[in-house]
Amino acid sequence: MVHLFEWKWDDIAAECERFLGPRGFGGVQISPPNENLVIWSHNRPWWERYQPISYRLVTRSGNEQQFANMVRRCNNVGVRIYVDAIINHMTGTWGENVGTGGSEAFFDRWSYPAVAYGRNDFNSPHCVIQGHDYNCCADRVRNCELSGLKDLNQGSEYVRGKIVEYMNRLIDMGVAGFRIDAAKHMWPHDLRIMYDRLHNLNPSHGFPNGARPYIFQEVIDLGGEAISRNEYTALAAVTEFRFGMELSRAFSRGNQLSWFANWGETWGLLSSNDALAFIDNHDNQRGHGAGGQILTYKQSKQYKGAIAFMLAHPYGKPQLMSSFSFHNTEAGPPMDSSGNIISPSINSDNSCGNGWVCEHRWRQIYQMVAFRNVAGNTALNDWWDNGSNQIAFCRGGQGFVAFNNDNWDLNTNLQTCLPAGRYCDVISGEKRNNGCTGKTITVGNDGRAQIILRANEYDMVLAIHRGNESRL
Ligand code: LAG
Ligand code: CA
Repeated sequence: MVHLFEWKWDDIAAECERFLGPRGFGGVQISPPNENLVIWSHNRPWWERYQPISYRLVTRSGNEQQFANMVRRCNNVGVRIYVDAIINHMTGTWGENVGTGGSEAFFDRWSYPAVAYGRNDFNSPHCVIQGHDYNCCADRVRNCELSGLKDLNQGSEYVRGKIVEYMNRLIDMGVAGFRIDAAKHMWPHDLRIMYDRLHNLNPSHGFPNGARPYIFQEVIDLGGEAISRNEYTALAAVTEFRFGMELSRAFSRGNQLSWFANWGETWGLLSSNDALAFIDNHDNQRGHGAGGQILTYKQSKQYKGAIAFMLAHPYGKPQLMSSFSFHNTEAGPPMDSSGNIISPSINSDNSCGNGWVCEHRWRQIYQMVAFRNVAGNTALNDWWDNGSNQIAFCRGGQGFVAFNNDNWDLNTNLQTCLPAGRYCDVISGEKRNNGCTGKTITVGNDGRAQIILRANEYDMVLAIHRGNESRL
């Protein structure tokens, strides 16, 4: 799955058809589709979309018709849509009070007529979460306001009804699941009641009868807090923030890659089935939310290394971040002077322009998506390391990957677990006209190959897999 952060619905539909479907991506996490507060006083920051004003499907990404069209077109090419659901709160106090669809909110009266929500639908007594609450007081983390955003009371049957109605409308339109924003700030038993009322996925969009939505709950738990991610795993999947934190640390040379021989539950990660795995997300790539030194597109060599490790390793359900470029951490997506989002342009080398980074279109990343699909459910085997930052492993007899994050060359004969043949490295190039535009790796009858990754190479990874043999 890739998070197409702040993309417009029309552009996502096109991206499903021209790139994501053909390249084997399974899904897209979209930005919140429901109406949000327009915040010109901060020049339309990205975070205005986390300030809901109603459940009408109208945002800078598009209107309801465009949304429906996107879901249909993506489903048609096998790419599923996952909605970022903001159900913990509504927009907080702000100088402005008009939404992207023209609806209004009246903060002093806790009034959101376009839903409609009023004073009784919010937690009281009124309180705001303080930093130390995370260590002591689960009830305050759940019943007080998250940065001043009006805190809905999901204990109320009326509120649950409105939220479930919104989510079911999306399911009926063909979405496959949800990211539950700020799940830690809601009571697990209230979430369970709402999840239980969700419709099955819509069979007319190609889902099997009886299929249930895939839900991943955003719970930031780096340890030592009053609320544990384990309170949520019985309900649905959970975002594993320790995954990107540890991999970012190691690929920044703050830890040795050789320690990753037992990466997974042994490290204290969630069980693989429960985990949504990722390196960076829209919050921590700009220093919001959790986690210190998270790698992003800005440290591209290390970042591509961490992403390749995520996609090559069998742990969790991997999610890619696809960003717009930013310097100021408040800045919203590329836009014109009226605030309309400017679409990404697509260059001849597959990359994006107009201010969009499109990490998912970097060759080293999308070709590792193909690697993961080929590796399928195979386990990890034939781990090798040099006791430092050079590692390699196989995925069954399907794929082989090597990393060099040391400052000296890797030049070793290694077991690749692949049938004899000549393979195109998917990192340094691609297969073209039966040859390779990058490195060609020759695997002998014993499955072994000479693997070379110089310390000063453009990338620190080498990956080969079945189905990518060169014939020359
Ligand atoms: C999330 N997960 O639990 C989102 O991933 C995260 O991006 C959201 O915060 C947050 N929860 C609420 O949905 C973002 C920004 C905040 C921003 C908030 C609301 O990280 O900085 O707060 O969205 O727009 C902003 C101002 C605050 C202000 C607040 C209320 O930064 O200073 O108090 O709005 O008006
Ligand atoms: Ca709450």
